[in-house]
Amino acid sequence: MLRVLGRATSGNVQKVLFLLEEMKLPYQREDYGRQFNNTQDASYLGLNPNGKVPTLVDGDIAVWESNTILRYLANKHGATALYPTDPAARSQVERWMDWLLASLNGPYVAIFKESKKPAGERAASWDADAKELKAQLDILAKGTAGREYLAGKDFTLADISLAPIVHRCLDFPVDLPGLEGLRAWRDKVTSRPAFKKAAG
Ligand SMILES: N[C@@H](CCC(=O)N[C@@H](CS)C(=O)NCC(=O)O)C(=O)O
Repeated sequence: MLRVLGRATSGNVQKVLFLLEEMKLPYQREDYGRQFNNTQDASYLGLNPNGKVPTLVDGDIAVWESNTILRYLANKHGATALYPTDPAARSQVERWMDWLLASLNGPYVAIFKESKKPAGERAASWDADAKELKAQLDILAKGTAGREYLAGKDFTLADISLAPIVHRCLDFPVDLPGLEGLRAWRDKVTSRPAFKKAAG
């Protein structure tokens, strides 16, 4: 049985659950991280030296970094529709997965943390982070405009990886005008039964 170590409220755990639900793979999720206060234990650090969630345990191997877990599962189970083998088609998927970590993650994490506080108590960097979040979401919206899904006409790992995070971004208390196409994509992917099970 595959084990997913990570709390259900983590967006990075939710990506992994979303894929497992889409692929209908049996798994068990175990509570790790934040309030469970167990990711700095030697046993957990032995599996994932970052002390972050998620970690996937598949028999003898522990896999960490959520996007790596997505690719591992898709490769292992031959999910070529979700993760095409053609290099050009694959690059359309991977660019948005990499962009998520390299470009969106910074302003996403900054706003996510501060948005829990009352408006008057937020960090001085709030406005700059909100501006950067909008700029990055504009790049995603323009780069995928007119497409059914992020990588083209098919639903892929790009949609699975980005959905839990972009879903949150679009609901932040930040002015985000002109993202109707991205919101339509968000509604489409978050209405999938697998997403509802993973993150609903
Ligand atoms: N790049 C890593 C990020 C992992 C990460 O930052 N996870 C967060 C939750 S989304 C975490 O572990 N936070 C601390 C905690 O929950 O204890 C990945 O994609 O797996």
